[in-house]
Amino acid sequence: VAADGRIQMRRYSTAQAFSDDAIQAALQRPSQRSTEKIMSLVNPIITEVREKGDAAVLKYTQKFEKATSLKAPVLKAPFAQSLMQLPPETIQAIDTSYNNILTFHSAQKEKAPLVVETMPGVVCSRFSRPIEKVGLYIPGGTAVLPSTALMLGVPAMAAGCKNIVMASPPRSDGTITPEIVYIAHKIGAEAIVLAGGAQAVAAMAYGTESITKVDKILGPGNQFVTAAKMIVSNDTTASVSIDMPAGPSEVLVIADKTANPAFVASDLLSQAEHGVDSQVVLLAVDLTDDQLQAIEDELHTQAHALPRVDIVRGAIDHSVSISVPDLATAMKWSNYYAPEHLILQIDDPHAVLTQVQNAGSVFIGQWTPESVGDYSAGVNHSLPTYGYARQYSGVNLASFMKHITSSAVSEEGVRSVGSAVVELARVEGLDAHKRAMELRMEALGILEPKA
Ligand code: HSO
Ligand code: ZN
Repeated sequence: VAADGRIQMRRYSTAQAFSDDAIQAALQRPSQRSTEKIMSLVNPIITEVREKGDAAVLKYTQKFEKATSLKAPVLKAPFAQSLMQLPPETIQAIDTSYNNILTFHSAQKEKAPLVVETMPGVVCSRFSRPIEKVGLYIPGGTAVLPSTALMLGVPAMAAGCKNIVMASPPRSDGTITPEIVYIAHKIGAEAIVLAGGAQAVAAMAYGTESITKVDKILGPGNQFVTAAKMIVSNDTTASVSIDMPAGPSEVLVIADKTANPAFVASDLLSQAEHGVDSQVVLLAVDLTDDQLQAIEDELHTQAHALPRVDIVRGAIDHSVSISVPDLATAMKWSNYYAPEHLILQIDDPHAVLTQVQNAGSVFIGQWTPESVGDYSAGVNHSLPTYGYARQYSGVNLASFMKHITSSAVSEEGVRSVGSAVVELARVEGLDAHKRAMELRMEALGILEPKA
């Protein structure tokens, strides 16, 4: 933020004296609070919930959410209609988004098992099964996000998970926002854990008197939630996995001369309003000074009209715009940054898709704001942040499934593959392995029986 209070990203340009090192430094993500400090706060909470169950969860909810009147740490299905009273337009918006998310995620189902005969008589197959019990974390914080309940709940339901537990911090009166209850009802959740933070994660990881222990925990959250997910997923006694590491939200917009400055600015601000730790990046492709100025002016003006202008100010404070001479350079830096969201406001956005190597989700063309994917298009908004788009996928149907393989060897198969097994078992010095195949080969008359 400039000294005059102007809301403005730091400006860089590859055409000027900025070296690759300088651009890399500009694209550094804001550093996170030290994990050791966080871990030391989170560890005792996890231990207490593991040992004391419901009572500990309730205690922490009363303490952290100030929900002192709360009597039980969980709301069980069937949820009362009175807890999901909503205006018809909200119901309709949720239903539209629910349908689109369901359509897109159901289409990700594998139609049939994969079956491959690797050698004559040697048949390998792979088939998928839903993870039985899943825990979905819906963050509270500066904004309630019912859309996250949709993004996790709908794929869990589509995958066929048997037990779906949601967790979300209640309001200080102990209630949960009706949008979340309505969504929990629609996707068939068995319960909503009335807790946030590490206590919610621990409750789902270990189970309590009233909360089902789950096999996998998914969902974004603050650094306490993330730390708790890391800890429980490393604890073999919990036997629970997690979706991915989470960091602050981010967007990278690539804009060329054809981009509408107001649209570009609005997309940058959508992400900036999530939190002061959000980061937004603009890659300006061959723009004139006037064009870049037009985007910056829009950003400043639109930001001031937002109720969350102070959050935006914090995010823009560590955000950058980088001018690049051409699209190839833009793609190079975009892939380097590996954004959670990549927005293409350029002349021929479809043509550049083949060059996208690292990104969580791509928004193609000027009529596709990130918010359509955040809510309603059908794609998932639970995406890898903090550069993890290099190795992680966003949440999808497969996040709620696992694969099982099978092999089936016939007599012909023993003839095809037997000797390879015998030889490798000999190399490894594992005689029982070797005998298991030799006995079959002997029975078929392929090998002389051992004396
Ligand atoms: N943009 C967020 C998701 C979200 N937006 C929820 C609005 N509500 C994920 O980075
Ligand atoms: Zn968003």
